Amino acid sequence: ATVLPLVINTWPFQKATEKAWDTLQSGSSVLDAVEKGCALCETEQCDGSVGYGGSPDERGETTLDAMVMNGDTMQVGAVADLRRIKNAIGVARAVMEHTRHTFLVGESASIFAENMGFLAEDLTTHSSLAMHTKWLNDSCQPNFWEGVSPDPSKSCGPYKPTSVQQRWRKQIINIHNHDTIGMIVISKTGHVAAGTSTNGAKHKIPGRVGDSPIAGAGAYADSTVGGAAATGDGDVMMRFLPSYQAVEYMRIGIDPTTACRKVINRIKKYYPGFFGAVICANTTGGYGAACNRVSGFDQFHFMVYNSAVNQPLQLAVDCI
Ligand code: SD4
Repeated sequence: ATVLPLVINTWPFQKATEKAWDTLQSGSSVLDAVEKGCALCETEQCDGSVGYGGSPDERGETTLDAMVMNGDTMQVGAVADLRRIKNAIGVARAVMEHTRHTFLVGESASIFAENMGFLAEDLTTHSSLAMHTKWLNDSCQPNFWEGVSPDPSKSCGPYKPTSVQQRWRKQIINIHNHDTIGMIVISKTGHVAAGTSTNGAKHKIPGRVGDSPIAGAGAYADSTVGGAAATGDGDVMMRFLPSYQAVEYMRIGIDPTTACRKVINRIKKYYPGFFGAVICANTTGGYGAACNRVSGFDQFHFMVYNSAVNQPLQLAVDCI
């Protein structure tokens, strides 16, 4: 059904969908809906891959990436490598609303957040600490992916040119450690907003930023067309600006499902084994999703809520 308003988000994060829908129904804006929906995943630590206490980096610290985009004004607010602050998408929103900038990173982003009144807290939990300790004890082995076996004799860094560790890093991302929330909300009047929030890739090199906080990569919104969001191996996906591309395909009249599939196919051409999925929706309320089929990942689950179904719907798409 093509009905507005519409909330659509990556993965079966149903509570986030409901939160966004309720926010919209209470009369708040699509930006509020995206922010509150994604923020719910930040407090609930959806799948361990959004919010605090997940995906510790090589030093054991959890850092967060998030963005929000207003499809009416084309304003964006984003943060990456954010430390000590749980509500990353809230800080992204503050960058958008209270500065003339688009993207703040690292320690400086955290200081900005503290100045804006966000609570500074330790993002480490028993579980993220345990993950990090286990990783160190396993000689920093990444999760196996595409059959590359790590060399246990290698240390965990610092990195040197052409080190084996660099090859390993390519293998770090797989479906078990990668589940960003990406969300698109479209109002009855066709106002589009999109956003993302994630704790990125497990055991990343400190400073690594994924696709999620990058406009056009992690998410994109344009109220003259629609919106899109991506999830998966951000190191690969950000090279293709998949969310921007999906919106541009829809702009030239391609339906949402085909748009998402074309985006996946383009990445696949260069990285046949990449892990990733894209969702998109247009301003008539049509929506779609696509994912790349790799071993262990043949279906992608996502959430939709619109006035036709009047309840959160978990949908699945077969990967291509
Ligand atoms: C990243 N794309 O940092 C994010 C993580 C993700 O599903 O999407 N997980 O690469």
